[in-house]
Amino acid sequence: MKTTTKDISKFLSFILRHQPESMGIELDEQGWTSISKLIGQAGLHGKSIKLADVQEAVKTSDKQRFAISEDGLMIRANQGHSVKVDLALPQTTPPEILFHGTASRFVASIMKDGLRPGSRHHVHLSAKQETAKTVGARHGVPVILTVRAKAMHDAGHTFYLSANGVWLCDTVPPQYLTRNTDHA
Ligand code: HQG
Repeated sequence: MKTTTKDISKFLSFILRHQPESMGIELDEQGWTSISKLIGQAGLHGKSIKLADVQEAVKTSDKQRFAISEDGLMIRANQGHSVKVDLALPQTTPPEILFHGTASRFVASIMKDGLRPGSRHHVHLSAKQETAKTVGARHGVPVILTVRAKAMHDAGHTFYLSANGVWLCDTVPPQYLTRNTDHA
């Protein structure tokens, strides 16, 4: 079966965010690894990919999930890690509100306990409702939650903005959340 760009993208997500060790790869502290090593190790594990395929997957990723270093030698995922990395993202002041998309079955728990990062490093938020809806739909019937981000920030919560425009924070306490009833 032909390996599609989507297959390569999924493979890169798996290796660069979750299980580099499964291919004998190490990420540095900021999540970077050598592209040639990645391709070599993939080959040793029966996964033949070419440099051009990797470059294409990075370039065409709908969410710009990956970054290639300026010298073209290293690659990392822009966000979404479960392995421990420090992306060294700058702390950024968020807009007044941000959105989180989830599935309807999680809403009661979220309104009670707030948003938690689960297996990822951070809670993921978006500036656009449409993005949140798509993210929520991955889990079930989508529900959009509005997050009073600026108020959280003013109360001392730290926000980061990933290179691909995803807003990240540690947790969102329930008092900053409202279920959005107009959309989704
Ligand atoms: C939910 C994709 C119950 C949370 C997307 C979510 C995103 C709770 C699920 C990125 C909870 C975790 C991340 C609580 C949170 N009780 N459920 N207290 N707190 N949840 O996949 O945000 O395609 O780890 O609402 O675009 O859905 O991978 O997080 O439904 O940016 O590049 O627990 O993944 O990007 O699910 O998605 P996830 P997410 P990629």
